[in-house]
Amino acid sequence: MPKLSIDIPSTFVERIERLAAEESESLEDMAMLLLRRGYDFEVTKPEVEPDRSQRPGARSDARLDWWREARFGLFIHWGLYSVPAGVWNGRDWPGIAEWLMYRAEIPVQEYEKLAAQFNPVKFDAKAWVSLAKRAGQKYIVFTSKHHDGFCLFDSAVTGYDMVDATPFKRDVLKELAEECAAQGIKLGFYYSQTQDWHHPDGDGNDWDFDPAEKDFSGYIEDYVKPHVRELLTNYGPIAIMWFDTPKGISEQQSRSLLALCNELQPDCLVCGRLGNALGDYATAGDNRIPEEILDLDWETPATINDSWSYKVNDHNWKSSVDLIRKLVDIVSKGGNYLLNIGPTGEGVIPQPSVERLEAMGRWLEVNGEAVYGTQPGPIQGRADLRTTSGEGVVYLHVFDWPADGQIRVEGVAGQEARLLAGGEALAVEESGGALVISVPEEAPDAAATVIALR
Ligand code: H79
Repeated sequence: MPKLSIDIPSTFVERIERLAAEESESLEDMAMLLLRRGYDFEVTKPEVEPDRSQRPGARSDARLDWWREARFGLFIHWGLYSVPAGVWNGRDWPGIAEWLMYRAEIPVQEYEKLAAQFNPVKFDAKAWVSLAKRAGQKYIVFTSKHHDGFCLFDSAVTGYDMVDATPFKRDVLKELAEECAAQGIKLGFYYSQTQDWHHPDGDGNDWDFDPAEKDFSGYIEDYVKPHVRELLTNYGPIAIMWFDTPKGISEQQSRSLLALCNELQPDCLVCGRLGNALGDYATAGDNRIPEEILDLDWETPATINDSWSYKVNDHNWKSSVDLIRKLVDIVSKGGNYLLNIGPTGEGVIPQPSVERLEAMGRWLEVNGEAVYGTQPGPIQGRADLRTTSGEGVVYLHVFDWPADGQIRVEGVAGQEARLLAGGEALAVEESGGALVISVPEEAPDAAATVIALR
């Protein structure tokens, strides 16, 4: 969707204000309304919104240690929306494809029919999990229920789920959980706790259900909580509950959801989008990377193309070089990268995603020591390189290779420099308070060449 940058004339502002007064209650509702009428705009907000930040005390909580080491996870968006893949009534709808129901205001009764078409005969939990392993990802977060309300797990609280409503009839969550356990990778569940466009009392669907009639707290108590109980009871140890869009959830509701997770699985982490700044770690905005180090445990959820779920006409793939650099950038500032794939309605992971994740895995195979379990490095704010650090070592991740064969760094000590790939020693000398490292003429790695400085 093209973005416009415009000066808004005052007559238009008046019209917007009238619209807001007549048809919606908040600025946020108004923005949604405008988007649904075909307008689009960029909204400026901080990388980590305060209500999605880390709960006080969690920064020193040892339950997060595995997550702090992991640095890189796989997000999977898969559900009924994967079938239409962004196309409805013969028309390609703009925007992220898991939002199709909302964008096209598809009535529940129409949308429900997708369940009969969701028969992902090529679904292969083993292949999905082993891709994450090959990519060097240490955890997986899978959509158990997105905003459209469809459950990918066998729920006793609704018939609107994979086992009861699709010809496939398999509990894909169970298969993924078993495969993750077999291959030794952590599994988390995405669960949309506020928006549910299928449930009459869930947030978001105002085309089938009158918002004034909704019993949101009843929905949380009698629908969301039983779901969370099922998710944290029936699938073995779950590493993360990944809630989303905390709009409209009260502090008491966030607290009671957190308490339920803690009661059922004390080691399960809860992400910042639980809302009300109660998560175990902070969640940045979608695809947002902070400018500098944050003294928080934080994560950037991100896409490889533009859409989260499979979208047949989304070919805007980021390059492997870009993705590797984003990973390095995030880790150099103390964050985790939760990078997404959107398998098709048949259960196939798009080949461009497979290729990029494999390229990242090959880079990590060589350079993982400079990523996993590292801390932000001492040099920050340089465009040409990033730094991470470990015990007695600083890693320089060089993006822009110097033309004169020398890399100058200030504010670090070190006598020995080695290329992480291959271990070749590089000459180091001090000059005018800086270290000067002599490097080969050609960049050994087009994405990022790592030099370990000791
Ligand atoms: O699950 C992924 C997204 O579907 C979800 N979060 C990630 C992890 C998400 N929920 N809300 N949003 C992202 C932001 C929503 C933006 C919107 Fe719109 C603007 C919703 C309505 C207007 C973009 C434009 C989506 C539909 C129209």
